[in-house]
Amino acid sequence: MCAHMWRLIVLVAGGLILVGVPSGAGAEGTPFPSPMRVWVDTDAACGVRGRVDPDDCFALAYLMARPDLEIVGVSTVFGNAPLSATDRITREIVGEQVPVYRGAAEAGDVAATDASRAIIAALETGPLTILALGPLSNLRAVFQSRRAVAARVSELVVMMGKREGHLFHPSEGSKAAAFFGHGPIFRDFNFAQDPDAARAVLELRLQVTLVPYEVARRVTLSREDIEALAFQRDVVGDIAMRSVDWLSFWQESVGIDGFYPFDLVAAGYLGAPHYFGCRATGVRIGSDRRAYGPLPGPLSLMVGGLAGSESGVLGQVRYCDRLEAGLHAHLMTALGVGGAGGSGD
Ligand SMILES: [Ca+2]
Repeated sequence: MCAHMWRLIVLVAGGLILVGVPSGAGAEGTPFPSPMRVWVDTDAACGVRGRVDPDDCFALAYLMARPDLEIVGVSTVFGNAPLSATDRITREIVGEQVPVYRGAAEAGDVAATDASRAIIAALETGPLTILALGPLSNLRAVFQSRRAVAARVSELVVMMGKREGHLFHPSEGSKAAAFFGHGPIFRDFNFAQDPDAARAVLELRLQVTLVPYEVARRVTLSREDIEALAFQRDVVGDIAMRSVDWLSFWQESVGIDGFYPFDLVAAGYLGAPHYFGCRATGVRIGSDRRAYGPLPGPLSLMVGGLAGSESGVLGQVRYCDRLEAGLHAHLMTALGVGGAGGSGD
């Protein structure tokens, strides 16, 4: 079943109708579709000095431009940078368009914050799709404070997760490149920032969709793309200018003249789910023995090859590891650069 149909069924069960029908399709006497209610939790840090990923900022710009999505609110969390920076930068990018709420400053911070209170209020108002682009610390605080609102989550879309044995290396999967050749091994950053929060949220058995590294790496924002985006006069141009250091880091250290825009790809799942191929699978947290051997490695969030009764399985998630061609062009068009050629997908 395609992702689009899946969302339609869930939201009908939640009391909404016609979500997922193309805009303008309503015949006389037929209600037009309501925008999907979305909450974005982010550790946006574009423009912070040094090698800081600008992908949250592109994701926010993309989502705010979607007429089919109602961004109910945005919450900030530590991650790519300290909370003071992510909160400030999120407000700079979002402007007055959407309310922004300050959240958790560190892992394990489960005290109520403006963010957790606002997310609870939004869930009490109606079903909500939540897109988490940083560690899940704010959501842990939400559900620890008010467990019952978990039933109002239509879908939780999270940028994290991997297949067992998979290492996030630029050359992985390439026949030509030597394994462990040029470039760093990336961490599953959002998970690694607060594994306990991920565990607490996954144990609630919400409708969780993982948009992982392995699908995000199918899309590259090239130097040419960033240059084209920099000519946009709105916030997109500002974000592109804030991406220059990150672009240089990828060129020098990863060996690619562009970068994988992880959180933008996850945002693309909300706006254009038909590009994604997803499957149901078990999920668990543990040491990845296929990657690290018998020695205890770092905790990983792993999917695949797991029987439902296997010890340690936290529940079922949807894992989106396939991508149809065209998402890159869709994202570029949505960000204002029409007719862009494909790059990486
Ligand atoms: Ca992020």
